[in-house]
Amino acid sequence: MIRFLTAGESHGPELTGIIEGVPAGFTISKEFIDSYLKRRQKDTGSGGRMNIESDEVFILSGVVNNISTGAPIALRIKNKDWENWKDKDIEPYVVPRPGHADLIGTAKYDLNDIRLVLERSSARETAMRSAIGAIAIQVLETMGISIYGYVSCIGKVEYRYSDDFSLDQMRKLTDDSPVSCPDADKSKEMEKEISNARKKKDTLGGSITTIATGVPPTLGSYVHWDKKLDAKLARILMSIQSVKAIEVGDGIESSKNYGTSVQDQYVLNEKEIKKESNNLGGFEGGMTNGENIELTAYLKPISTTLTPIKSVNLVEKEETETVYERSDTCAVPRAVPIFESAMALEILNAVLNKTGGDNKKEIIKNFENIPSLNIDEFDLDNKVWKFGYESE
Ligand code: EPS
Repeated sequence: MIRFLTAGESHGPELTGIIEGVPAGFTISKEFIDSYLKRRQKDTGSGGRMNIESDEVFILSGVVNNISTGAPIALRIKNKDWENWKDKDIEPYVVPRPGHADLIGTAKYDLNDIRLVLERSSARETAMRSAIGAIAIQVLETMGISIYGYVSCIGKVEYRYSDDFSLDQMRKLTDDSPVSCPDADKSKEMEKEISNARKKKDTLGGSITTIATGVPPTLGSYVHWDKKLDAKLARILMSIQSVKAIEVGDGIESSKNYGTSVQDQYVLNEKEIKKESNNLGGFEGGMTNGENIELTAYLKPISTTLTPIKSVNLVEKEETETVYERSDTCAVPRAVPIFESAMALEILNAVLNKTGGDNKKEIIKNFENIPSLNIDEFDLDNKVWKFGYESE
């Protein structure tokens, strides 16, 4: 069972993280984690902070000579911006931004300045979550499970990957795109959407689609609500700042169509039971079905807007308008690795739940024994039977 915690304020000295439950014997590279942090620093749509930070992880425990030891892994990422904040007189922050955690957080913790809320609710925290998830990604890669994310919508410009090129090519195109969309034309249109929003002194949201390949069938379970893996994935993705909706496969479109066109019909590929399509995003009954997992997270526009919107002054006790502080126009382009990381953590949890094991040898052996959907593996009685409950 993987558990992880993050700590740290957006403009404090550092972000701190601990991940516990990573089995022993897996190669964990700092360079790989740093490459994830770099992907998260794309500056299209960002408000200037990305020019200050150049995130790098320091691994303080649990990985020795690049190999996990089974002990908790402690991580640190320094905030370079701390240098600009540590001796600064902090101006009072008394007007909460609608849509942000400001108002409710101040009420909940009875704080004496709104800044204390925004420092922790800030998406700066996702740098550490990306680093932690990049560890899970490395473990999953050893088992042949890979995760690919891309921007599928910014503002009104939409794009959905449909085997136009290989997923590896898609990753490269995504990384090369200023907005993390693998399609060159859509990419340009999305850039335009962001620059229009900036000109209008406004902000924009969008969506990120994440695909996991190589996931064996039978992870998760239908027997109880809290064992459904699609539900667990929705929860972890929903916990990322700004997310307002999660879609599994083509869930939204499917809800509008007839059942015969939505279900992914079974066909035999030699002995293997395959699906003709993947509208259900790799899940049936809350369990993986051997197809690619596909999830889309929808992000609302950032709450800090250059154009003032209606709010209240918590000191003057009267209606007013928001005051602008440096922020991003659109955070979607740089958010892809955050979603890949979150997905990886939950999938790794499901894999370890299935395989058990404390070290790589045990886990790989058990992983190889996970049933495939070979038709010869099914062993049905094919005879009439009765329900027999002893209590009756
Ligand atoms: C954020 C506001 C901006 C973002 C920040 C998240 O920071 P600042 O207030 O320092 O300009 O750049 O994101 C990051 C620093 C990051 O690393 O992603 C917010 O309010 O959520």
